Parts: sequence; C-alpha cells; structure tokens
Amino acid sequence: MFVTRQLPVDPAEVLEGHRVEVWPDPGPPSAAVLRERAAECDALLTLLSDRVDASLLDAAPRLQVVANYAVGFDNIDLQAARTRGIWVTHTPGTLTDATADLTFTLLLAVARRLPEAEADARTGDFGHWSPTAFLGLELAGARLGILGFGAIGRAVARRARGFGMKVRYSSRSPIPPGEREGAEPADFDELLATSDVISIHAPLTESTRGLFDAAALARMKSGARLINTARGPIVDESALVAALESGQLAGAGLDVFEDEPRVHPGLVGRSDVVLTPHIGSATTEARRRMARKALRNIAAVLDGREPPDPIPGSHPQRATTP
Ligand code: 8YV
Repeated sequence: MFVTRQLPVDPAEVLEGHRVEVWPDPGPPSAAVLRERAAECDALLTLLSDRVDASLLDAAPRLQVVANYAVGFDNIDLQAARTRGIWVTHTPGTLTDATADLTFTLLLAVARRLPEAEADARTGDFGHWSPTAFLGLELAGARLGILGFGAIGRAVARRARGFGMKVRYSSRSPIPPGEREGAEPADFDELLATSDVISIHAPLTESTRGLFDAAALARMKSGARLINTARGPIVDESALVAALESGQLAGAGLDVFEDEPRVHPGLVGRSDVVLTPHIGSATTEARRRMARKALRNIAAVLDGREPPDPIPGSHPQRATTP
C-alpha cells in the first residue's frame, strides 16, 4: 500500500504484515508519482489534496481500497471507483469537536476583531484606551445561522448555546427534534436575512458550489459575518471580497479556500478577515484518530472484510444493501 503523506501514527501499529510505503516529503507526491505508485499497490491512503479520478484508477489494476484521510471526499470520483469495484472509505466522527472548536476560534476572533486589535497591541504601545475603539459583536443574544446540520454543525450549535447565541440551522435532510441542540430549523433565505453570523458546515456538492455568491451575500443581514470551515468553493471569494469592501459584511473567518492552497489576494491584506490554512482537524487527538481509522479501513479490505467506514454508495456491494 501507498500512503501519500507522513501520518501521526505508525502504519505498522495497525497494518501488521502488509508492505507499506509512506511518501517521505512534507509536500504531496506529484500526480505522476501518485499514478506510478497506484499502478503497483492494493491500497492507497490519500489526502484531500490528492486527486483520485478515473484515469488514476485505470492505472491501478490491483487497487482494492482508497482510504481518504478526511471526512469529506470531494477529491475522489466515487462513480469511477464504484464501477471498478474499489472501496472508498473516510473518517467520520474523528474531527467533529476539533473542527467545531476551530469554527468557534474564527467566530470569536471575527466577532471581536482580533487581527486589528492584536496588530494594535503588537506595535508595543497602543496609545490610549478609547470607549469606541475595536467595538465588536457580543455573542450572547446574537443570531447564529448554521448551514448544514451534520455532526459538525450540531457540535457548533452546542458551543453556540453555551455562549448564549440564538441558533437556527438550514439542512437538506430533516433533523429529529431530539438532535437539534436547541436550534430552530429555517430555510436558506431566512438564514441569510436574519443571522448576525453564518457558519458553513455543508459538504461541497453541485448544489452547494458557489452557494454564497454575490446575490446570496447581498441578501445577508447588513454587517453580518461569515465563517467557513467546510469547503472553499461554497463561497465565491471575489464576491466575498466585494461584500467586505462595500461594508455589506463586517468580517469573515475562513479556514478553507476556493483554490487551495492559494488564498484570494483580495483577502490577504484585509484586517476584517481571519485566515487559517485548512486546520479544522489539526489537533493531535483528531489527526491520530483519523490515521487509525483510515488504516483500519485498509486493513479490513486487505484482510478480505468489508471496511467499517465506506462512503455510502461508493462500492457495488454496499450500494445494493439497504
Ligand atoms: C482534513 C477535512 O484535515 O476531513 C475533512 O474533510 O477537510 C479536513 O479536516 C483535511 O482535508 C486532510 O485531508
């Protein structure tokens, strides 16, 4: 098997008796290297930045499983894997709290204008204290709108409740009352029109790509803030820059970007945005859980068992089971 990056867990801990090659560089293997390795191996452990498409799978006749080191899987052509009988697995439940924590880190930082305030203190002398400087948003009583109410969205709602926020969510599937974490359902338009802060926790699909375009941003409450720890292409970054520039939005907290690892130049110099380099799952605990889960999925397939965390519908065997 081939692991495309060094992991915080030794693969041998989970995969006894299997030959494992780990890509030694800090950066990703090139598409050509990935193709060359895939041609020889029975299992791949990939990251979001590794594109797994039909042409890569065609070059990999022995491949049985692709274990994605992530919950999301928009880097993988599932249909191509399914038609070739290759399992695709992911790491659900491993990074819920880590990502919800980062969401709140960004939310608080944006609400309290941390980049501007921090830069002021870092001058070494912030001059004088002013009753009107750095006024931000108080979370208690503020309205949080959550787009996407899966495990991470709900973990964010739990945190928001602790801060006294009024929480509404918009979700493509109905959420049983017992799992709403005190949040109220709303449709997307209501969420846009009424939220002081919107936080995105939806997967990237054809219906969420570009969902926050110029028109949606214009329908947001004037002076609202936008947080995105889900997928960059859900937000049209040029439209976001324009909305910040015009004052329609008061700030944004972004951990994900339209064209990672590049960050829109219009965002880079702004002090009303907080930017982090896709570190939602970057806690020692979460990254170790992700590694063990991905490796266990590979071990199961190589030992002739069904993997515990297949992406639903990604394998013919699973697609036919109810
Ligand atoms: C991963 C993520 O850390 O799990 C996901 O879907 O976006 C991140 O938490 C990252 O993608 C590593 O592959």
